[in-house]
Amino acid sequence: MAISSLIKAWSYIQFETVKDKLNKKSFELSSGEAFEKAEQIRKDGLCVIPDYYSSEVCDAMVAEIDRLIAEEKANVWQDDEGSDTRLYGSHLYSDLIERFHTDPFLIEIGERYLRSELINSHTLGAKLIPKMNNLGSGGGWHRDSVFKKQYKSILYLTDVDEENGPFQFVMGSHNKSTIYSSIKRNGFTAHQNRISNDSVNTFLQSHQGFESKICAASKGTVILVDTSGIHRGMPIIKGSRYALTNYFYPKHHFNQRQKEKFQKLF
Ligand SMILES: O=C(O)CCC(=O)C(=O)O
Ligand SMILES: [Fe+2]
Repeated sequence: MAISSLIKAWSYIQFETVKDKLNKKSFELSSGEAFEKAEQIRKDGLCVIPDYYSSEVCDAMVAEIDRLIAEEKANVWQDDEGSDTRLYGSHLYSDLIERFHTDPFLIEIGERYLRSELINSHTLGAKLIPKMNNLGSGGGWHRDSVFKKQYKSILYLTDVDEENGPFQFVMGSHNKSTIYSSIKRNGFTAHQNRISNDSVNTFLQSHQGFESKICAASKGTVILVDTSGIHRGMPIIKGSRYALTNYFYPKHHFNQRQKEKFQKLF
């Protein structure tokens, strides 16, 4: 069983690696701030930039999310518990949010990390509030994709402490070696993208040196992350959490079908 999962995982990873190499974007300079941030994501899977946006801009963005939810012009999605309210196409309805959507520095970091031209498919505007049994943003521990690398940027628009549903990431779990080791040591399947709390604990116990980081941070902080690593938004217990998330895709992964799938949500 494990052997066939390992072979399956290996062949998918090889396939994606070849595809990425064929579409590789190169950069003239291997230095500078964007380069350093990209290298940090390569090492840890995560890079946190505090004070990236001012408190005033964040407050104005929160007001934009509230306005869009109230206006009902943009499509509003809500989870079953009523804890997670999402505007998948928020960048289309707000000039201010559009600024985050097109932020050149965040795009450059991502392009350097993935060594590929990127498309920002959309900017999710999201409001989280505590409700009984909420699983947090993203619905519990998961990898967004198992075989393809990913890049997202999350901007906190409100202060987020441990009780406000912070982003949580297993450092280093974006590394493809953890796909093989979790199949061998933890009985994961090749495609496994949803991971129970128990399985994350077992993963951490059997992977020495790996730990999960809770990204408690003040508003204006940007979290740059490879979401092919193991992550979740923690369940929210108190207050509210407003955030924006840019969904980037390498151009060669972003096909018409995917584009249409998202557009239905705007
Ligand atoms: O909003 C968060 O804290 C994480 C949600 C998530 O799983 C994601 O954006 O991939
Ligand atoms: Fe996710």
